[in-house]
Amino acid sequence: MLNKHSPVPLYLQLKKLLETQVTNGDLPPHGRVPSERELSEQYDISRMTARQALTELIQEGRLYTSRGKGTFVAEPKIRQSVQSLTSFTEDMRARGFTPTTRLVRLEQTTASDTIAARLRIPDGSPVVCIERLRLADDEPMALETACLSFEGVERLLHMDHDGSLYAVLREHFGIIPCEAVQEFDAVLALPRERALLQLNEGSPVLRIQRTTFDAVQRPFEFVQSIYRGDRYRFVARLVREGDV
Ligand code: 16G
Repeated sequence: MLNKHSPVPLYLQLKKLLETQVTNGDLPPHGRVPSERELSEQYDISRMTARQALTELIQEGRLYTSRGKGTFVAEPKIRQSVQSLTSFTEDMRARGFTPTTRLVRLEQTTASDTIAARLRIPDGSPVVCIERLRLADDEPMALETACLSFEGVERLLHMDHDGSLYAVLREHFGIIPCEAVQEFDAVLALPRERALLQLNEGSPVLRIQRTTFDAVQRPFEFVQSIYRGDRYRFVARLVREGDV
């Protein structure tokens, strides 16, 4: 119930209440949320108040609307630590999802100046680029384009890429990812990226660029990943260093 005498605005109380129902499973993922009218009747509040609570929850990605059908509960976001060097396959398995991969592009090409600089190789050196759609329980999560350079890299062109790339690198090339540098920025997904990730126009996505180094500090991959903003939240634990 909402408390009309509380200093906490009614829309915030309703928002909290709906959030609790989502968290404790009373409102399950993809379950229908009562409409503005239903909420206003149920809690004896104005439709404006109900709308404000719903709008904020939609903006925060907790709920989504489906035109003509109503408002529904979004899937919870995957909390991904950005402190340990893991692979997509490991991350998804650790969460109990079944990872799958759809190969979009596999080619040998020459390194552009950006890629060459990241991989510390001369411009125009041969690289193998692998673009893959990564899915969890059949739902597209990220689109990753990895450009790789190391001794014998062209052998990748004749291998399967429907599983873990890091497993292939370990088993066939003895390459162990030991360290990585990641950069994050928000971008607008391109139409083809939206189509592959099954996103609507204007959906937020996060771009992550990773340069990964092997055991002797040699960069062997530069990966650009487009992650669905509605399904991911990246988490870092920060420690204060020294006196400020
Ligand atoms: C992660 C990495 C990506 C790496 C891939 C290997 C980020 C942002 N990206 O998705 O750089 O190539 O794992 O995963 O974390 P795999 O071994 O399952 O193919």
